[in-house]
Amino acid sequence: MLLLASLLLHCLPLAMGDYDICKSWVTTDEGPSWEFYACQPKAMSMKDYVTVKVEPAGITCGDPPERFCTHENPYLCSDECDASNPDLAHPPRLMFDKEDEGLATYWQSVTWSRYPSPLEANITLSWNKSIELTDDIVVTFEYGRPTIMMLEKSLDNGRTWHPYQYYAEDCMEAFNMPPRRVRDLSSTSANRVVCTEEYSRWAGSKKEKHVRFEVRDRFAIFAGPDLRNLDNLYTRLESAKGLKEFFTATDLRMKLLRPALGGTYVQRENLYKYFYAISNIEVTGRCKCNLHANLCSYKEGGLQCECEHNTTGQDCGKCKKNFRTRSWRAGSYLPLPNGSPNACAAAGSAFGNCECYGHSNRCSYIDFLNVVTCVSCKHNTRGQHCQHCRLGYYRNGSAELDDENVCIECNCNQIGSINDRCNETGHCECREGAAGPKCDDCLPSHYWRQGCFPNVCDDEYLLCQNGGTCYQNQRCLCPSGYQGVLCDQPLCQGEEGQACDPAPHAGPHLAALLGSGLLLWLAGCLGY
Ligand SMILES: *[C@@H]1O[C@H](CO)[C@@H](O)[C@H](O)[C@H]1NC(C)=O
Ligand SMILES: *[C@@H]1O[C@H](CO)[C@@H](O)[C@H](O)[C@H]1NC(C)=O
Ligand SMILES: *[C@@H]1O[C@H](CO)[C@@H](O)[C@H](O)[C@H]1NC(C)=O
Ligand SMILES: *[C@@H]1O[C@H](CO)[C@@H](O)[C@H](O)[C@H]1NC(C)=O
Ligand SMILES: *[C@@H]1O[C@H](CO)[C@@H](O)[C@H](O)[C@H]1NC(C)=O
Ligand SMILES: [Ca+2]
Repeated sequence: MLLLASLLLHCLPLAMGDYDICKSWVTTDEGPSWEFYACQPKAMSMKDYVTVKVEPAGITCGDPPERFCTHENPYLCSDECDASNPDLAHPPRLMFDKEDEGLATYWQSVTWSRYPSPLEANITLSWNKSIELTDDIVVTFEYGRPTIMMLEKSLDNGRTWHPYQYYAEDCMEAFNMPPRRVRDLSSTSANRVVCTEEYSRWAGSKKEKHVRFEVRDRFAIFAGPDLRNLDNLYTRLESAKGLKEFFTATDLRMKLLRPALGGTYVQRENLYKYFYAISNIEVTGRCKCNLHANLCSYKEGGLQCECEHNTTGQDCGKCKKNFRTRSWRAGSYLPLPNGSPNACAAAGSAFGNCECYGHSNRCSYIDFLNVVTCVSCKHNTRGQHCQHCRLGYYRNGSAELDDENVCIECNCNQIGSINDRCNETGHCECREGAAGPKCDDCLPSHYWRQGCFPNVCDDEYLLCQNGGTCYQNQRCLCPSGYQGVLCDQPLCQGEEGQACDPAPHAGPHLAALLGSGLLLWLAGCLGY
């Protein structure tokens, strides 16, 4: 196990110092006890814990070995990339290694030999953990920065992606967006996704190597240019909708869409000088622990908050078992300077022993009954302690009483059941003829048609006569010349009271006419 807290501290440009302890042992008038505070892990270099994926397959240079040139010296193409030679290989991990002074190690793509089809690459960084950015993302390009690229982020381990920032020499041409500089944003637009032209123009590949995602400039909107007024930043992070989340991600993806062109057009006769080369991706941030932990450690291949305040989970995102008297809440930076821990509470530790199993935050005293009872039980619970399920719900046998999933909807079929309630195993009460736990089936003696009706015919007891066939237990399809519910009557024609025609002849096919109205009429005709 690697304790990350010990790694950091030194030389971090933005050491937000507050909120670094979760609790302290204090002595008050009532004796010594713990006091709890909102707390968060220190910021650190997140590149040490990242997994990287480079796409498409075959985009990394060196297989087969390839020569390349530079924009500075396009006709001296003596450099070689060879994946099988450790000295000449440029695998993705070189974007995250520790470099010796002055010696850049870098990932490199193949050259643009397939021009004019685009030279594109995706570089995906995954942490399998929510992290909060605390400083700029800085990507270092050797041999020139891309003329078009974009940055995306995911908040759900790569299931969904959102644009984070667009970069182009010409934002209008590349993305049909007006160019903006992040430092020109205002307090209401600090979390806007912009297209910037600041990091894409040609300035000589040695001079301008960095592409930034500006976290500091955005913080500076609230904390001032030297980030001195962090109190204001923390206040805004708590109060401005979506602001905290804007700096949160589980994954980042760079889409490299067009390489550096050396400040001119693509020269088709020398495509060996067009490629991507990244020597470093610096991501500074902290584990997101919802202000319930000040340590984050690397365990079983992933980052994990060491949760305090009786919370648990990768991000301290829920209350520990038996600490769900109140529902879980994130800690808060407010009030300054120590914030609110919003700790989870043990059963019986709050509200004068009125246990609500975490389904309610409030209790109330009912005078005439002389009881304290939970108010507004959530999660479909009810009762003095929110210990029962609401009508129409039943107890989930495999869930603890303080589980959010403790009550499951009965889901009784509205037509087949008598009401929407069910017993402890989720079985509904069925109307006559209906069956199944949810009453959405019929007994074998019944057929379903907006409810269960007794079979008119079947293959055993209610056989269709005279060669008729039973249609879905609902009616007999009679051969011409026969009628009746079970085709047991010769066809009757003419006015009521007249004799039945013994000789079948051409007429409308009976099966087609067999609506229940006709059946009733026929029954009347036959004196039923
Ligand atoms: C990069 O990822 C996107 C999905 O967001 C995909 O559509 C695209 O084809 C990928 N590009 C390359 C070059 O793999
Ligand atoms: C991601 O982290 C979770 C929780 O720590 C772990 O269970 C899971 O195996 C990890 N997934 C991967 C792909 O590493
Ligand atoms: C968490 O629970 C322990 C008992 O297991 C208790 O000593 C501690 O004070 C609780 N912490 C908080 C913040 O409530
Ligand atoms: C019952 O509770 C368990 C444990 O919380 C949960 O995993 C499961 O999904 C619940 N079942 C249903 C049907 O909601
Ligand atoms: C619930 O109802 C079903 C169907 O009527 C029955 O089989 C089951 O025993 C009942 N369960 C309980 C706990 O009453
Ligand atoms: Ca490197």
